[in-house]
Amino acid sequence: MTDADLRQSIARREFLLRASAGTVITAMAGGLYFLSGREAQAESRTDGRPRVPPGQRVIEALKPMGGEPGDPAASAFRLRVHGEVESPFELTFAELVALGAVEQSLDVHCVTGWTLLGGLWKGVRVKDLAAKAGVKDSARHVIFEAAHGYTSNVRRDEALADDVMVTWELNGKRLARPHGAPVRALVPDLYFWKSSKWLTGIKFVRRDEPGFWETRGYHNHADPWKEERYG
Ligand SMILES: Nc1nc2c(c(=O)[nH]1)N[C@H]1C(S)=C(S)[C@@H](COP(=O)(O)O)O[C@H]1N2
Ligand SMILES: [Mo]
Repeated sequence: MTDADLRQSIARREFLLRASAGTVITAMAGGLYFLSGREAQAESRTDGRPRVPPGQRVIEALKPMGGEPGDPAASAFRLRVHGEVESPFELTFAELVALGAVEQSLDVHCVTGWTLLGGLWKGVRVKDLAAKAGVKDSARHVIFEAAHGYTSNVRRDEALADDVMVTWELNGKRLARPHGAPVRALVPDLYFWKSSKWLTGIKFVRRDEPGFWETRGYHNHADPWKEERYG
């Protein structure tokens, strides 16, 4: 093995270790760059906001934050898309996957202060489900419904953003039960409690319906860049 070969093999091993630890990898012309939490702190998003919102620290892997789990079996999964829509429908897991999955690298921010950068999330965009259902103009809010009555509320315009999805895979692996298996919502630009785990329905409504945490002292909107933590 030449010196160059050795260096390459060490670099590759380092790459795999850091990739599996969830370090942010940014591809730029000429190579791959790793960002430490501190470097990510200084980075800006394309919308000009800092990559890491104020008061957040970067961690390496998703933390299980609890909640009452639903049935993790894909065979038991049903997703109801309903409310202020022309054509409500219900999907099995296979039908959801058959709609065509997208993979997006996204950051999530928990109100308890941790941020996970650059997870590769696979799923279907909420805006595509909305289009399939024919959402009426009268719908102003979206309610993400989950097992055992957990809900979260998101404004229509924010719920229909490109990066809002229903997801079943993170970094090439199916979601584990504590993280919402088989399918959870993902609303990356609002605090993570808006991302209902063990998702059962997406309901479009005229009037807002504050959800589980929003009726327990947390902020109704939950913008991490404005630190909308408590109501
Ligand atoms: N169904 C359901 N979804 C939920 C919750 C819950 O209790 N039940 N907790 C929320 C909160 S407070 C957070 S911070 C995130 C945590 O997701 P994680 O456990 O995958 O990190 O899920 C959100 N989704
Ligand atoms: Mo949370």
